Amino acid sequence: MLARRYEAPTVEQVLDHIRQDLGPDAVVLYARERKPPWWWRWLDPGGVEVIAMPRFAPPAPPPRWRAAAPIRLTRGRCRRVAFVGPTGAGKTTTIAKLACEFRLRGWDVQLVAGDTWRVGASRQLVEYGKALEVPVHPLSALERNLHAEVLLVDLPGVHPSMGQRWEEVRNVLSRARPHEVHLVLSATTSSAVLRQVQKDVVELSATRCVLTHLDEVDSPTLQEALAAVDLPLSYLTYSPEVPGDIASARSRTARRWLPWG
Ligand SMILES: Nc1nc2c(ncn2[C@@H]2O[C@H](COP(=O)(O)OP(=O)(O)O)[C@@H](O)[C@H]2O)c(=O)[nH]1
Ligand SMILES: [Mg+2]
Repeated sequence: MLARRYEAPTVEQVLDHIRQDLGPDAVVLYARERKPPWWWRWLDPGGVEVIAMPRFAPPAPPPRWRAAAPIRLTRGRCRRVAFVGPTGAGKTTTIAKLACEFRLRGWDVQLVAGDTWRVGASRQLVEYGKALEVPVHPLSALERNLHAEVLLVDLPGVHPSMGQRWEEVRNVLSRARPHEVHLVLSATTSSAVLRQVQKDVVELSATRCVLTHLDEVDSPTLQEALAAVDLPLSYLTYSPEVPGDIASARSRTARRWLPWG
C-alpha cells in the first residue's frame, strides 16, 4: 500500500512520525483535526489525522550517446590509428578484431606494437599478427614510411590509480603521429573512474571512444557507463573473441546493444 494513515495529538508529532517513516520528502494527501464529542473526550482526546505517501524520485532519463564514424580508409593512402586507454580496457583485442575486419575486406593492414611497458604485451600482438597474417612492427618502425593502408597502433595502458603516467603515453603517442586517436574504455569500469580517465587523457586528443566488454555488464551498469562517456563512440566490442564481435557504433548491431539515446 502506498498511502498510509497517521494519527497523533499534535501536528508536529504527526509530521515527525511521517518523516521518520516515509522520509523528509513525504507527500501529505489529506489532513484533518479530529475532535470527538465533549462527553467522549475523557476516553479519546482527539488529535490530528493525516494520510501521507512517500515521494518517488522520477526515473533517471536514458543515457544519450553519439555515434562517430568508423575508421575510413582510402586505397593507396596510409591511415595511422592509435588506441589508448587504461590497462585491460581491451586495446589489443580491439586492434586484433579490427585488423581482421580490414583484412577480410582486402585492405593492407599492419600493426604497431607500442606497448613496451606491459610484459608480454608486444608478444600478444605478434601472436595476433601471425594468426591473421598481418605484419607487426615495433614503434621505431614508424620513423620510416611504412607502406600500409591502415596502421593500427597499440599503446601502453595506464592503471587509473597511476594517472601521472599518461604524460609518458603522450610522448609515445607523439612518436606515432596518428591521424586519429581512439580512447578504449571498458563498460565494466565504474562511472567515477571513467570520468577520471577521460579527464586524465585530455592531452592525448582522443576524438572517439571504443566501448568494450558490453557482454559483461547488465543493462543498468551499461547505461551508467554510457552516461559517463563524453566522446562519441566509434566501435563496440562484446566478447574477447578474435575475429568478430565488434560493431561500428553506427551499425544496427550497435542499436541492439545500446537502444537508448
Ligand atoms: N568479455 C569481453 N572480454 C574482452 C573484451 N575485450 C577484451 N576483452 C578481454 O579483456 C582482457 C584485456 O584485454 P586487452 O586487449 O589485453 O586489454 P589492453 O590491456 O587494453 O590491451 C583480455 O582478457 C581480453 O580477452 C570484450 O569486449 N568482452
Ligand atoms: Mg594490450
